[in-house]
Amino acid sequence: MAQTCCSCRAGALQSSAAAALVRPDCGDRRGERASALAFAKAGGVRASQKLQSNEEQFSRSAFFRGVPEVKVGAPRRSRSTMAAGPSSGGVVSILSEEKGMEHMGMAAVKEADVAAIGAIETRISSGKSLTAPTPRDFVSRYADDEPRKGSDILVEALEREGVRTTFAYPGGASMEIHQALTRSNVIRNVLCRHEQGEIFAAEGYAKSSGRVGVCIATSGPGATNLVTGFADALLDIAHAALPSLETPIVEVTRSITKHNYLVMTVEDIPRVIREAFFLAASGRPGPVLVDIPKDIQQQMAIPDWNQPMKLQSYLSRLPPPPQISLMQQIIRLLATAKKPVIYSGGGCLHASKELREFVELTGIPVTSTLMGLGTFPASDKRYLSMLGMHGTVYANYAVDNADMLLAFGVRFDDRVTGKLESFASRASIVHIDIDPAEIGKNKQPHISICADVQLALAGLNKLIKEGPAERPDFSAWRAELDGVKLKWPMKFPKFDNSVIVPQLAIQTLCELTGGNAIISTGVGQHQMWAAQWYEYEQPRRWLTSGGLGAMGFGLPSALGAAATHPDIPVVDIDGDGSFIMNIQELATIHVEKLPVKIMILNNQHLGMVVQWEDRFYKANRAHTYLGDPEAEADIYPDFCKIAEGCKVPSARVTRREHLRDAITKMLETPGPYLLDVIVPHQEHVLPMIPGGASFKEIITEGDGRQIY
Ligand SMILES: Cc1ncc(C[n+]2csc(CCOP(=O)(O)OP(=O)(O)O)c2C)c(N)n1
Ligand SMILES: [Mg+2]
Repeated sequence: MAQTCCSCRAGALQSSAAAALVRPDCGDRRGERASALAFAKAGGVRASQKLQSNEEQFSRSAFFRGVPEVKVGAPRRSRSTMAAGPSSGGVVSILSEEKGMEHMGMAAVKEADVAAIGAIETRISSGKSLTAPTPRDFVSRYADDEPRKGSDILVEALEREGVRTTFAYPGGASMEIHQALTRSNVIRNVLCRHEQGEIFAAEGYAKSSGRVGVCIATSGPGATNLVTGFADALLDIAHAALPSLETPIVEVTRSITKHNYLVMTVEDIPRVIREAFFLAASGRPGPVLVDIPKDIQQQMAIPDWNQPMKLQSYLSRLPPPPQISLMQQIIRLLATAKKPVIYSGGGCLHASKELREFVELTGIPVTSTLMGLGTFPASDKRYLSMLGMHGTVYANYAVDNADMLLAFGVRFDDRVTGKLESFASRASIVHIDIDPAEIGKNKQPHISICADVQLALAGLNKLIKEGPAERPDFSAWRAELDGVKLKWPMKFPKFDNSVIVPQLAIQTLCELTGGNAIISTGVGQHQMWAAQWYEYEQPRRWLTSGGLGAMGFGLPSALGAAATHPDIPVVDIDGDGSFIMNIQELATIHVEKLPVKIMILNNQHLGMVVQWEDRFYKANRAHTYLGDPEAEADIYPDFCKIAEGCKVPSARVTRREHLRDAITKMLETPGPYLLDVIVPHQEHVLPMIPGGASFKEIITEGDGRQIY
């Protein structure tokens, strides 16, 4: 294979981003937008007319189907309400005329079909799970007819979306917003120490809570510092609505956001913010950027909170509920299967309950992607752990031998499939995903449903319960897999000396937290070990940069999670290389009193790159040592001293016999804490299927102490 680096995703962004974009027309609109932008800069009005109307981009698309105007506002009684999408926080109340729903594709689902899927129908028609964008008890600080600054309108728009935490770093172009934030009684701003930190924090907030995360930056370097976070959020489907400021960030981020706005009139702020939140959380969630120039922030206006959203074409393309006929086909296929496997991904994070019920009803074993960890409980005997490049032998064996693969909320990523032709080559494939671009992108399914996987699983469960009492029995298949588990268990070296192997540190942390902490990571070996050795019992407890593989993600995403989950322990399992990339956030966790625990697996190296050097480059070290070359016996840098400078308590542990006590102390110390765990750099993450290889090439033995 082309040796792209280790677990980071060189090359992945371009292809995946292109596939994930919702806008169908970004290519041919680019020139028009750029010239409009130039005109706007020169003070013209034509640009504002063009640029403010993002809806035009949608409506002109080939997909436009003439949906009547969709009103936003206080809920009315209507026969047609629609659940917006899979994430809990992103479900909003959108009311429309009956006819509108036909145009939105609902007509494709026969009345009878929907009626048969009781749970789905209830959710759609009762509106119970639909939330009005503005809480009923919302009280504005302003009289209805009182003019106020654009920045205050923005802050109130955020309040009306239910935002209680923002991650914002000020500058000349965003001071107005910060001033307005100080006038809010409900929003707390967490001042990260770097804009990359704030966007990762917003992601951690979003991934751990299912709500939209918000970060705000000033123009120029503030905005460009957000760029990696946009790319990360687009790939990993966290949703952050991100007001930023001033051009050219709209152009810079065009291909790495789900959508972006340049607000050209103050009156548009309420509508644009409503749309941004809706876009960020609906369908396949993704990051949305809103660029609000300073003069717009300063303009006075009386906001109209009842402006309708103008997302007709987007709405028309949101997938309808799953068709009962397709679900029946899946059940018929299941009846003939002998060796089915569920392959569950990040698209199932909101559907964990339905997935668990599906497994109860069918007895089908489950394997998870990196992003899907926690969608099915690790302690369940039917769980096969993670599959793919660093997945277990038994998970990869199961997929290799399966005669039916049920792919739920996944994208057949190359870290999962390896050699595509060999992946699940004996299986009939069922693919359920909300993003039509993912279906058939890498692997052609035999049956596919483009829908919210939660609705599809609820429908399947209902059909199974209503079907024959005698169901297919997969116990022989599960017994076969239990045998593979016994033969090829997950293992790590147990040295006689007092060395701490990194896997043991994670296993001990898991024991001491009962598998219930929120874990974040950087990128590298520690990330893979955290995926393998911490047992995730629940969804939204695992924060990692999977799609992009951005080092530096661990600490800021942990602090974002801690800001919204004060009652759950949050531990950043980090690498020494990754941690240093956003080390400045130590100051944030102290000042903001965020009780983040940092457990650094310090191997003094860029360990994952070292592993690849060992295996594929005859162990030639090429700039992968992070210690001080003139004092190799020392540990460098001294993270405890840096933590001390930030008033974060810390300790270093080097001997195995002290490990458990050191982790206990970390967990029991109130507030933030840093534990520097010194581990050898020769360990390799195993099993390993080399990139582009197939299951039969799986490596289960060896480390950096051997020559390859
Ligand atoms: C921002 C960024 N730069 C470079 C990489 C390439 N990369 C992937 S893993 C890795 C090593 C990470 O080292 P460390 O954080 O110490 O983790 P370890 O592998 O040692 O556990 C590197 C350099 C990346 N993923 N992200
Ligand atoms: Mg390291």
